[in-house]
Amino acid sequence: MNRAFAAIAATICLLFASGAGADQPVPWQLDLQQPVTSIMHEIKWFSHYTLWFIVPITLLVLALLVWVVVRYRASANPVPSRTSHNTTIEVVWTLGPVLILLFLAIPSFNLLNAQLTMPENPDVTVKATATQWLWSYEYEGMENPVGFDSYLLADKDREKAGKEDRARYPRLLAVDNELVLPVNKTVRMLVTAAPTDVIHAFAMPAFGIKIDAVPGRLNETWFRAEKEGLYYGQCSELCGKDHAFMPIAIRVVSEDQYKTWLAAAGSDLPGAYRQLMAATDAPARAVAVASN
Ligand SMILES: [Cu+2]
Repeated sequence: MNRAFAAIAATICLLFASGAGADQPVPWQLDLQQPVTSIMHEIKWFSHYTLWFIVPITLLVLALLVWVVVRYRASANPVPSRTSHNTTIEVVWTLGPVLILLFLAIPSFNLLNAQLTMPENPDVTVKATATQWLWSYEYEGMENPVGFDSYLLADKDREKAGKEDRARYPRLLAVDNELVLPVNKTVRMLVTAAPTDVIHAFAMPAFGIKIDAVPGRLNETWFRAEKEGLYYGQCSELCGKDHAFMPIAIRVVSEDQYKTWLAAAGSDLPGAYRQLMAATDAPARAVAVASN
């Protein structure tokens, strides 16, 4: 019995386990990705909290259905009751759902409020513009604005880009030019789509953000990543034939690395990335080799 219980518990843990890197989806993942912002921590908590309501309600309804089917089938209950009214039951099934909705609404509105309240003084402002089928990024508020396009990384370009490590640069998620941002800094994201384009959506699961990119409209959201890493998201609005091929990659680095990259990116973008990758990818590779 104990052994069976341990086996079931281990299976459940395995199914819900997220990758050690915690910055991209993993095969057979059931739960949400590891959160790296306060908002995503709250979203994950709220998701698990609602399960404490959903699962018991589903089990109760299932049990009631089974009970009715078995106990009141025609052969066991040839003369049906003609009851059409029961005050106690009616009060319970009205007040019960009201209370449950209240318990869901209060944390839900708090979370929504936290998401929609823009920080007063963001450290960095970036504009993301979606086009069929790429993302363009622009760092705002600089004398010489840094801007570039970010395309899906094709397999044939991996070698040239130095991105052959498929664990760090997964197929269909890796891009040529990642959005580079500093860790523990408040980032304001302005999101739109090109004027004659269609609606896209900017989504980064580990950050808990998902916002529509609408032509002619500027949406905004914010986040504060608390851990360095290479994070992956995707366009999350059906936008046409290559909707699945416009991933979003954000490289969260230390403030020094960010400043060095930004200073170089304006004049020599490939060089700035090479320098950044040498600083951030090499230690990860060394660790992987050491653990083998
Ligand atoms: Cu899209």
